[in-house]
Amino acid sequence: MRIGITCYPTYGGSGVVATELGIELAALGHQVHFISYSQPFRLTGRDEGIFYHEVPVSSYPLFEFPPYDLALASRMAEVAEFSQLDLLHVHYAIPHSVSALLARQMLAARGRRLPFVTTLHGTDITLVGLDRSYLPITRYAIQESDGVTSISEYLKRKTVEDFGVTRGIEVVANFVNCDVYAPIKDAVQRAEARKRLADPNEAILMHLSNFRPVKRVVDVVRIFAQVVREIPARLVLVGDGPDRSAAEWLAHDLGIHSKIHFMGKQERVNELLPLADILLMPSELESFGLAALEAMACKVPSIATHVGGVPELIDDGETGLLYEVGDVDAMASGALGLLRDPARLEAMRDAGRRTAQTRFCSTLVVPHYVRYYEQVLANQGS
Ligand code: GMT
Repeated sequence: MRIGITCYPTYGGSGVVATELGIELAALGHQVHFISYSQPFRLTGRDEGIFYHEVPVSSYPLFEFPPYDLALASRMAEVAEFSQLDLLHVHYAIPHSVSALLARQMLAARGRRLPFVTTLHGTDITLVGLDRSYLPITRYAIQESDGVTSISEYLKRKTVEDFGVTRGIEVVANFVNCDVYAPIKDAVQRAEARKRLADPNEAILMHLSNFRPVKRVVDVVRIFAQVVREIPARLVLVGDGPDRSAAEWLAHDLGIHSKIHFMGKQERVNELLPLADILLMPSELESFGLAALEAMACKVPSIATHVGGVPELIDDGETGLLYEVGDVDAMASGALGLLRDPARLEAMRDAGRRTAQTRFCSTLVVPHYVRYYEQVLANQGS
């Protein structure tokens, strides 16, 4: 198949899923064309079968807001025509599904078909999408998509309840490449690699996000402050975003700044995650929680919140521990309990890896997307 993929190329779970999906599809022999305003950040190499088409967004004094959605629609239609795309797959409904809808109409007027699939990722429904200025157009574009997938049952439910969407929605969970995201098996090698982050006697707690308010990075620092008061530990913060400076100020105020690595954006998180003992994900909301899945695949359990689609991923007490949003004390004592009980931590590490391999591995989930594309294409004939 020749598949066009549009996503936000910046730091964020939806862009990660879209990029990893493109890479996996190309590895299966499909031709994948990324269409976006810059190269997706995880698309580093030039894999065979992968093409990147930049969307130029020109400014003009009259445009206080350059119309990216229109430039994107034009580029989608061009790429579809020149590269003979079979379908478009857009990640994050706003504005990508609206642009795809326009591209489909433009091509239809010229007698060409361009079906499109919209994948809902979370904040496109739960936060941004509920804004009255975006809601009607987003609902329309979702409803008119040729196929719609959501990354969890929770998000599907929210889309039906909050948007009144009546069309079918296929749940296709987030996935992880279990060969790329894997533990370091050799204990000596792992201990050696951990030395770049912590002293040998220190536990490593990690957090990975885009530091948006919904991630509650300040809670991460507060949890860590309680942990490091009790046992030798380091906190590794991977990512960057609006709440980074609040987290840094707090770390200074609490006198624990020297125990925290602010690593900023990192391209190869698969090399960092296996070094951690615990991932902290105290989010206000997660429709899935991709970072926790990537950590699980690396044998790292999460201390997380019981929100959105997280319970569909983490089995509380088995593959991680779940708490109420904002319950910093409970999360800190949960982390301490695990770190002080190596046998329990080890059992959770193993169970997480098993879950990643048996339920969320790319070898299982990517074929689900392919079957769904085939179904959408087959429906075009009817
Ligand atoms: O969480 C973010 O700020 C990024 C956001 C995105 O759309 O890029 O993530 C959403 O999509 C991820 C990939 O499908 C999910 O794993 C995240 O749970 C989801 N975030 C939220 O629902 C807040």
